Amino acid sequence: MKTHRTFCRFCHANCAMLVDVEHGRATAVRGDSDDPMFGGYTCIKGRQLAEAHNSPERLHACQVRQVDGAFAPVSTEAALDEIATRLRSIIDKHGPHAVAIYGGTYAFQNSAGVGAIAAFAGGLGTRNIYTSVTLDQPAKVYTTLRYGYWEGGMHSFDTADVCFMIGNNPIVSHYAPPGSLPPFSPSRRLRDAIKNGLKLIVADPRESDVAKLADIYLPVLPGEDPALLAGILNVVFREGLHDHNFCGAHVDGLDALIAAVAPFTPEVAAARAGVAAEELIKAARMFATASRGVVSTGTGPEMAGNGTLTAYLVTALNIVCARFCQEGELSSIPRVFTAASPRRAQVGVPIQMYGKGFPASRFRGLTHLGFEMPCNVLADEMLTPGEGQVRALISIGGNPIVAFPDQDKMTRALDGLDLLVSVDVRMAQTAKRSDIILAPRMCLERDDITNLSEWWYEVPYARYTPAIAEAPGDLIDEYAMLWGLAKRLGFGMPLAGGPCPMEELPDKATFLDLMTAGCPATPSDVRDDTAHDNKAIVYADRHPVVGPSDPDVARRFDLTAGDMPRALDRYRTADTARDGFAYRMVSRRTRHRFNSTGGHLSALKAKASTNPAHINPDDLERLGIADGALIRIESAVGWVNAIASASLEMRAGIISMAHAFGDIGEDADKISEIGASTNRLVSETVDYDPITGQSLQSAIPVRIAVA
Ligand SMILES: Nc1nc2c(c(=O)[nH]1)N[C@H]1C(S)=C(S)[C@@H](COP(=O)(O)OP(=O)(O)OC[C@H]3O[C@@H](n4cnc5c(=O)[nH]c(N)nc54)[C@H](O)[C@@H]3O)O[C@H]1N2
Ligand SMILES: Nc1nc2c(c(=O)[nH]1)N[C@H]1C(S)=C(S)[C@@H](COP(=O)(O)OP(=O)(O)OC[C@H]3O[C@@H](n4cnc5c(=O)[nH]c(N)nc54)[C@H](O)[C@@H]3O)O[C@H]1N2
Ligand code: SF4
Ligand SMILES: [Mo]
Repeated sequence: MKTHRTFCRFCHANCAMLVDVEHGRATAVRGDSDDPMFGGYTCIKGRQLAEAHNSPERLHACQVRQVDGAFAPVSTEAALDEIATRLRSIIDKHGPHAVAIYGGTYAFQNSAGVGAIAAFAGGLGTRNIYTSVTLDQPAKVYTTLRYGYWEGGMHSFDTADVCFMIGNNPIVSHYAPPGSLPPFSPSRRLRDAIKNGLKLIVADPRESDVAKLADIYLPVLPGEDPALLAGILNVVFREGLHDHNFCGAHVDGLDALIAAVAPFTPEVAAARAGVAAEELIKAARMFATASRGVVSTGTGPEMAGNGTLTAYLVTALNIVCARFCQEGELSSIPRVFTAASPRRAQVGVPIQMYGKGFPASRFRGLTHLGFEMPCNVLADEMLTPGEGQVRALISIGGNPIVAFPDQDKMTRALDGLDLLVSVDVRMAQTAKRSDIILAPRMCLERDDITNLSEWWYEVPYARYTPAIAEAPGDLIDEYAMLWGLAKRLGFGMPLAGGPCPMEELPDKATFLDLMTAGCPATPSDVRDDTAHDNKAIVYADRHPVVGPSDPDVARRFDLTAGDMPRALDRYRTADTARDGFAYRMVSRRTRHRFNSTGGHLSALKAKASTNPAHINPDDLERLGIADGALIRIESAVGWVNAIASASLEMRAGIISMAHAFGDIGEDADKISEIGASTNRLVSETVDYDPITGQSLQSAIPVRIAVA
């Protein structure tokens, strides 16, 4: 038995781990208490990493569907040959846009996953590249940079005296935007910070784990975050709590924002947001009078309608309170594996990442966001004949059957394809409907770097882990699969540092070096610097310091770019009542799953098998529904069955349910065993963000019936 140092990739946090390996197989995992960032922390999901690798459900070979519908195992080379032949005929007949590629959550957990997907799509020349980012929080990724950004970076959590979280529960999710709570032992970190004087404000319709620790908890109504934020800005301006000097020096459009929030007096805003006016005023004062710390959102408000407007108001509140690192300070989020950018005390060039000039979808006027097409249009692009119809989909580490809006429509779209390929470790809901399943190596069997988690590191921390376990079959890394397909089809894979070598498969470090070109330390540098013990390395001497502004640059934040702040006026006068649908269903994450992953692992399944509908006990009593009863929840789009669970965390009128549970077909009724997908209640063609296409996956208008 040998013990190896590595890091977990069950989720994006990349906790430092020690893994015992016997005969090539991982047998036990535990936190690495020597690590300077994680100090031994792990969560219950990560502790199942050995079982996940050795699970009897794990695919040890690629699978090809036969004429009788059953799968037969084949070698990886044979599976790639077959896929390439079928793609070739689709591309020859219909052109490259007929092939779509989707990177789901587990494409991100492989450090070369999304880079390889982008390179593959670039080489092929398809506009149909999708990732789960556009089902997640696209507004903050793609819409806020057009107002400008601060080159020196936002304040980071370690120096903050206030933290304002809106619809984000990082104690469970280990996710919060940079500047908010990092995912390293998040519960202890937050409690320690509070002990040291941090003020915490939380807005969430559910009294979440972080809400329970908050100095001020605002139980905002689902989808009404714009009212809450406009009310807070109203108080900030009225009381003159914004940073006048900073706004004078760096901000245009302040008057337009002040005018737009003027109708949102504390009373008006609080009534619309469903909170007490005094609490809203207290929160505004607590946030704006603190000296450092940011306001940010999680998935909740992004999915609850008005994602772009909410992201704008959050950006505006940070800007007017100048929550940025200043000249001479260490810049936040230093990042070792991301191309270095200037870190000066000045506004960066505003960046437009969508709209005119970007590849367009055939649907809803939506265009690429950055490099990707919004997931909103994928089903329609597959279902609708005409130029550019998608006829083949390669889904990598994703599960569209349970994760995308409108499950029935997505199922029809996938079933109608000429070719569906899934890269998956098991017969998950989407994988088992595929024509071909490519079985990949799992994380402990691959080399990887910490390029995903570094968006949360407050110091230049970096890791390169080699593969430490053997693959239990003929399995390869995702980057090698895409390389193998590109080579067979005869196109290259453009990477930031130049074209990927196509003669022979480059090793992963070479691929990662090309992918991260321009970064402060290359992946192979980090590998070489740490090869003696495989520990993390902190390049303290490469931590960028915020430099002086360039006197020749006159850039300012523009708070009136695009449709803002006019969109606030439309929101103010919109009628949000939905006849017949008195309840709002909100999304949430659970400790014992990572989206659809985890239900097959014994310890996680034992903790929770289903995704209950959490409902306030008074609501249940009024409806005559017993705690634990099977209920039917209906939206304008569809219905879903669920187990009712009385919960005092919920305010009246709200149901909270996790997504990505359940199945379709003959397993669809096993509610207490596997749960159900809330995306049966969601449509991507009504209630979607006009820029990002984000559908209403939270704050869904529903009604409750006894099943
Ligand atoms: N209603 C509603 N819908 C939502 C959300 C919501 O809150 N509410 N959340 C949205 C969000 S934030 C996201 S990110 C998406 C998620 O959308 P997806 O990423 O499409 O869904 P997942 O369930 O994460 O799919 C992960 C797949 O990877 C497979 N897998 C597990 N381990 C590995 C591995 O090591 N390698 C590979 N290649 N595959 C592996 C799993 O078996 C599973 O099939 O869902 C979105 N959908
Ligand atoms: N254990 C675990 N960890 C995960 C995942 C998982 O499935 N399980 N999924 C991963 C993924 S893909 C992602 S994107 C991240 C997401 O990370 P988070 O965004 O932190 O996700 P949640 O824990 O669901 O927290 C969202 C909160 O928003 C609240 N909310 C819902 N609607 C609204 C609204 O309209 N307004 C406001 N203000 N709040 C609202 C919900 O009640 C919930 O508490 O987590 C990641 N981490
Ligand atoms: S938080 Fe994420 S990375 Fe850390 S142990 Fe849990 S699953 Fe693994
Ligand atoms: Mo996500």
